[in-house]
Amino acid sequence: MGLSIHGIAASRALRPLWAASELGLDFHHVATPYQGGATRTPEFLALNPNGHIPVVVDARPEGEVVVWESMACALYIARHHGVADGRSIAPATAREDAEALRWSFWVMGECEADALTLLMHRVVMPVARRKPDLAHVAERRLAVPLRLIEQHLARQRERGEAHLAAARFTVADLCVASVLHWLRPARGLMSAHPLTRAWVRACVGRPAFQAAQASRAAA
Ligand SMILES: N[C@@H](CCC(=O)N[C@@H](CS)C(=O)NCC(=O)O)C(=O)O
Repeated sequence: MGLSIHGIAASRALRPLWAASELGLDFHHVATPYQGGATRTPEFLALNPNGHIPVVVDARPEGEVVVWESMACALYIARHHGVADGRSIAPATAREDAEALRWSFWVMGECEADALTLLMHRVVMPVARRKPDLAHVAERRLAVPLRLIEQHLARQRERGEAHLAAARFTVADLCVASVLHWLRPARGLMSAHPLTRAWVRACVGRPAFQAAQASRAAA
C-alpha cells in the first residue's frame, strides 16, 4: 500500500512532488532521471509507455493505479490524497475543481511549450547552443496568455480571492505556477503583468515548493 512518485525534482516531476509536499504525504520517491536511459528500460516503459517522467503509482486496496502526465499526477494526488475541506489544496467545490482542471489544461496548451523554450534558451542550455531569437519569439507569444491570467487574477482580487480558484492556494495555483515560474528570465514580460508576477512569487515562495525542490538533493 502507498504512493510512489517516479522522477527527479529538476523535471516536470516537481509537480506531483510539490502536491505531495503541500499535503504532507508520506510517499516513496523513486528518483528516476530523464537522461541516461532509465526511462527506456522495459520496467519503466511498462509504467509509462511514453518513456517520460513523472509517473505516480498508487497502491490502493482495490488495486494499483498508475498515472502519467505531470498535471494529471498533481491533480490526482490532490483529489485522491487531499481532503476536500476547503483548507487543503484539494478542490472543495465543483467550481474549484473546474478551475483546477481548466487552468491546468490551459497552461499546458497555451503556455508550456513557449515557457520551456524561453527557459532553455535563456538559462538552461550552454550559452553557445542558445538561440536568442527563439526565446524572443516565445516571449512575444506568451504576452497573449499572460494578459488573460492577469485579468483573471484582477477579477479574483475583486471577489476577495488572491488565488486562481479560491481565496486559498489550491492545486490550480500549483499546476499553473509550476509552468509560469519558468518565465523568471523574461523580466519585461513579467513586469508588464505585475499581479501574475507577485502571485507566481508567492506560490514558489511556499515552504512545500522549497521542500519539493530540495528532494533534488535527496534524489
Ligand atoms: N507532457 C508530459 C511531458 C513529460 C516529459 O517530457 N518529461 C521529461 C522530463 S521533464 C522526460 O521524461 N524526458 C525524457 C524523455 O523524453 O526521454 C508531462 O507533462 O508529464
